[in-house]
Amino acid sequence: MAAFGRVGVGKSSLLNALLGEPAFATDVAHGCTRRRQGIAWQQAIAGLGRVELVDTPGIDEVDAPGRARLAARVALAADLVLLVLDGDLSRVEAEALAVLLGSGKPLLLVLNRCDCWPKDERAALLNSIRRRLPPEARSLELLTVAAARTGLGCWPTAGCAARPARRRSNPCAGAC
Ligand SMILES: Nc1nc2c(ncn2[C@@H]2O[C@H](COP(=O)(O)OP(=O)(O)O)[C@@H](O)[C@H]2O)c(=O)[nH]1
Ligand SMILES: [Mg+2]
Repeated sequence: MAAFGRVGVGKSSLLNALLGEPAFATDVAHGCTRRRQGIAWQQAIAGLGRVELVDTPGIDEVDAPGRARLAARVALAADLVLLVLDGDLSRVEAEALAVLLGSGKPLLLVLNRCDCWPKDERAALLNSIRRRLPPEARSLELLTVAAARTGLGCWPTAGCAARPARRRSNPCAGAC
């Protein structure tokens, strides 16, 4: 299962949240994840043997041809791709999405940082993302999560209890 998306959207944080430990390096500064890295997920899933969580570099850190190659490679090697977003769908993300859709691999859209918006803004954002999706992607699941509530950018009106994520055993528990 591979996390894919722009740099800094929280791909590594999301995988750490699933693992329940900070196994993948995360950073506010860009470029922390330089190459593909996989870690076995000790999560029993009926019908599946070993599940590997795969982290990838940010798609906006390479040029357009490199991005398409990266998307194709990730999709080829994965059985499920999580396209992680942290805001409205950008052109770079839409392009990567097209390559992933073309691969035919199962795909989930994951809107991270849901601790950063009040409920009504989050709903507006989800609507906008859906509107921007190409027709063939409209049936994809769009999940909202807070992989690592750093507390920064968290509006008091959102009613979320922000605290450092690194100490939480399962910061991803319960999608927003
Ligand atoms: N507020 C908030 N910050 C987050 C969330 N997820 C990740 N971050 C922060 O965003 C920064 C980039 O995260 P990282 O996982 O390294 O992004 P990546 O480049 O996509 O792998 C880190 O400082 C994380 O702590 C979230 O859900 N909410
Ligand atoms: Mg990373």
